Amino acid sequence: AAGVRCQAQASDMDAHYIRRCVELARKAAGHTSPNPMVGCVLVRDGQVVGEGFHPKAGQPHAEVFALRDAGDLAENATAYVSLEPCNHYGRTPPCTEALIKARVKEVVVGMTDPNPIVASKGIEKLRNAGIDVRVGVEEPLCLRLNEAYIHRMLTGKAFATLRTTLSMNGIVINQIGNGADQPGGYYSQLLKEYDGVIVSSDMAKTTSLPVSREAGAKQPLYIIITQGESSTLQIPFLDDESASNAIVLADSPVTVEPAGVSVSVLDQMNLESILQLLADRGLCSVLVDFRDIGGSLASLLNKFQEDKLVQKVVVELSPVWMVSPGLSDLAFGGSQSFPLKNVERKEVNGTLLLEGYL
Ligand code: AOF
Ligand code: ZN
Repeated sequence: AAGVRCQAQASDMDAHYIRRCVELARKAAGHTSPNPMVGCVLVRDGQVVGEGFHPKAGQPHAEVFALRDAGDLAENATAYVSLEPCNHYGRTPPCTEALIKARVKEVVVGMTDPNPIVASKGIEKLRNAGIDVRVGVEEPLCLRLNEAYIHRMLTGKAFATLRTTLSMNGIVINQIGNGADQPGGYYSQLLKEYDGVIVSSDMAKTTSLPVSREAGAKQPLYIIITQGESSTLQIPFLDDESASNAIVLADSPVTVEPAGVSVSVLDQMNLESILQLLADRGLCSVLVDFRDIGGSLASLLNKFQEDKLVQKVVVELSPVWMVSPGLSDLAFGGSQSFPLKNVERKEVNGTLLLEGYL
């Protein structure tokens, strides 16, 4: 019985330190793509002797930072890593070699690396070196942490999240909630974590492109979708500098201003080819910012469900009542919104409710 209890405690500690790895990994959220976020903790005699995370593609991996942090104390330590240590020469040398050289005693891995050039080879290498390896600790948490990276590795497409705002009468609207695009707001936070944001050309023509206000945020690549554009597509809110951070995807050749924006003409203008193109360009995740039913994104989204092209949905319920003379006016402009007062949000048995006064 004592042995059983002892084991239970060991796995509790495994889970505890892998959770810490995930916390560390998330410090680089929005900066590691196309690499995953990874955290590493070194523990010796029940004491944390080193911590590290992967800050950015091209820089050393999490294990290397933790080993540097621990110095000689890494010897005989347990290394906790949220993702299987790599065993290949990429932009950086293999972490397995660094762990073996530092003479760690055992390695606890959150999940195996879906990257085909790593997949289980890292674990094998460590075991062959006589290191005890436990795999699959807090695995759901680790999978969630790198859902976009994993999706791209397995499918060759970018992980897509559909975001939209609905009025209280169920109409897709072009308004972000109060404070949502300010520091700490949900929209500002989403933009920080995504490698790209897909917007319609109607939106790019008429409003400023979305910006994350989070401290240290890297802005997403703007992916502007246009179909049947006959005249010059003018994007007034892009200056020459930010133009390099935007691409236009069109169904036919189109002239764009400012001229620095790169244009790709797609043979087939559908979500599948767009997500493939983005993955090929190194993007793991993309936010599809759906704001106008009449706009160029609507047809793209027609079949997303059956083709399993969108992985996640974020819907904001805005406390306004929209009035519009007709469906065609629901695109940018044309409709009128009545904000509700004294709004209350409730969740009752899984149903989200908004109550407010007109
Ligand atoms: C780890 N620890 O912190 C990360 C890993 O080009 P490189 O050298 O940066 O290699 C990138 C690949 O390494 C990446 O696709 C993934 O398989 C793995 N990432 N592995 O052991 C880390 N970031
Ligand atoms: Zn590595």
